Amino acid sequence: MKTLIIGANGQIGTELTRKLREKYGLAQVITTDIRESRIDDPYFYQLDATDKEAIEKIIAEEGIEEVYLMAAILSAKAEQFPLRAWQINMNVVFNLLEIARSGKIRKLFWPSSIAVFGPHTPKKNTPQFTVTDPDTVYGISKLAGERWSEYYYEKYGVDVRSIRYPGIISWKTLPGGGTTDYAVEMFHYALRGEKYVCYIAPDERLPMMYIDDAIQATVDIMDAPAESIRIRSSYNLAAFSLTPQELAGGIKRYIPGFHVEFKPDYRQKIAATWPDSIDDTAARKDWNWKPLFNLDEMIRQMLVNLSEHQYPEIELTF
Ligand code: AKB
Repeated sequence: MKTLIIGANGQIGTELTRKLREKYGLAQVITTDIRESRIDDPYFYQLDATDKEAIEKIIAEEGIEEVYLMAAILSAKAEQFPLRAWQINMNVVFNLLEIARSGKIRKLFWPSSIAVFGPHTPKKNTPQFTVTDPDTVYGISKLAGERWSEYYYEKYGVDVRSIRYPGIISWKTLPGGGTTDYAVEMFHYALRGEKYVCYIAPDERLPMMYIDDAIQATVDIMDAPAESIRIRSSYNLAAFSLTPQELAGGIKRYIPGFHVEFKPDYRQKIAATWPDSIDDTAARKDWNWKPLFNLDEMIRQMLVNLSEHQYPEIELTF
């Protein structure tokens, strides 16, 4: 079974590539990104994710059966280039849904986000089916993508699967252009011994997840039998929630000198419209989702991995 990952150099794409290659073998997982590959990857194609023809060519030539579409412009960056972000985020999903409709691939994964929720969504334990009134370009594009996914499933039987990712916290690859990026940045500043100026308010609570759980969920939803995937728009997914103040406090337990100053900017306004916590009962029931990492374990994992691999000069006691 051959798989294609579009947007393989990003925060989630990098780890997903590693995981799927462990599972299926190096040559079975073809990767693409608009940027050059950071590793020596003989199965990598540099291309723009909106280039439908190029993607179709790879699918045909490589005999691809499953596609993971990880390319998107995230929430904060999308606000700076609204039309471009809309075009990119929508075109890539549409192209792949169309490719799937024409029978060229068997299964499609694309990520949605907690950004589909908005100011009138219940904030605590946000239900799977509830008010979705996003007021960001990114959120609107993800919500539209969800509606189209369900449409393609219902009308054409396209096997499309999706997760509403919360903020993802990872150590290997930095996120880029998201509202939740601060949670990753904080670790790097703390380890470099620098003060961090946080653009989100100290008490703004957001749902987050450690990268290993996000990757496991992505693989699990794709492995699940088609009949158990009852939601074809996108599944709520939760692990833990945190505020910048709580995260800074958790890091300070290991790096006592770490200092955070708060200067909320336009990204705080985005965060304020997103849930505090998520009800992911449907994912747990339908395809046995269960996170392994809570807040404390995530902090430990981040510091252990970053200090070992990226800041070897730092000695921390765990
Ligand atoms: C972002 O902050 O834009 C993303 C997301 C929650 O989808 N991390």
